[in-house]
Amino acid sequence: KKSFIFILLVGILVFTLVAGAGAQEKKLKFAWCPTIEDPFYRMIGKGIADKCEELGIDLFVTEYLKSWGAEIQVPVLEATAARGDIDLLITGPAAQDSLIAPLKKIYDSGIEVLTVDTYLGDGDYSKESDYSFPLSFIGTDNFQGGVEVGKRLADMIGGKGKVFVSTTNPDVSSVVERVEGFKKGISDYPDIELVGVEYNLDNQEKAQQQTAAALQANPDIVGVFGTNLFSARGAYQAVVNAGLTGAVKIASWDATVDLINALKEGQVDLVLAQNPYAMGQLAVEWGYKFFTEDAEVPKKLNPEFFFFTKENVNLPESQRYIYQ
Ligand code: T6T
Repeated sequence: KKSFIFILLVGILVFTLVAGAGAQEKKLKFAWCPTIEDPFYRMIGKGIADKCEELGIDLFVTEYLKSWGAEIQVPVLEATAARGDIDLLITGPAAQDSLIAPLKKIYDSGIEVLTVDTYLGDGDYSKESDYSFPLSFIGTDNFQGGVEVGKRLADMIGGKGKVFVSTTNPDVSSVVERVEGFKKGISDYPDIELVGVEYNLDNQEKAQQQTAAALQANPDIVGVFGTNLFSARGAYQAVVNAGLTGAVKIASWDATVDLINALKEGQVDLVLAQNPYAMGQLAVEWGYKFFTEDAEVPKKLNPEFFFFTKENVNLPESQRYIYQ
């Protein structure tokens, strides 16, 4: 009887040790749910994938969305959560408000959420609210970037004249902040008039048509701000087609190879480069620290942005800011 109890105790001990080791060895699994495909989002994905590999984290990646909007993003997020094996879900909310409830539900089911590039609500997760649950917001300080774009464009047009903004959506935090920042930036110049802000829903053709129409309605426009890649492409193409290259200054956002080439050719006058690779890397790094070291994650991290101008675009030290 004694030996039976002894064997039972040894058995329990071995089971506990094996189960414990198994639990410790369980790899973390992160999910990356990008929005639409573009070089910026590809760079975030690259930063995420590289860091996951470095830290030995499993990664599940969903397909790019066809367009911005809760109706398209929510089912993808829900399906990802339903897998049952995700510890941290990293995504860029496709709308400030309508993604709050669906992401909160996912969080309440036991999955941590971290937002990159775009945020929920007003992006301040440090105060108590129904959208303060994400671990962090990691993305550009878009308002500050917008302010600086506004000032630089104002200087390029000699502090006076009409300007136009081509942007994507009225409910996506990144571009909303850029427009607001831009307005603030030009507000120091009483002789500058903002003649319009048009929403192209991240469609380059639409951005081009809207800019062309604005140029027709206001032939004396002297500056255009394209708040993201597709807006900027459409905007500068419209200016090129109208034969106004040089006469209308173009401030653009996102340092893709084509926009950098357009800057070199004088079709674009300013390019703001974000740091998407760093966003991806930081998201994984902080997620990892949260799970393995119980670290307190900063509620907001703003990787720096950089301005390409025709003066620095060919310098060797500028090249690393181009999205690859
Ligand atoms: O400008 C980026 C991103 O920051 C924004 O939220 C949406 O557009 C881009 O992905 C560029 O196309």
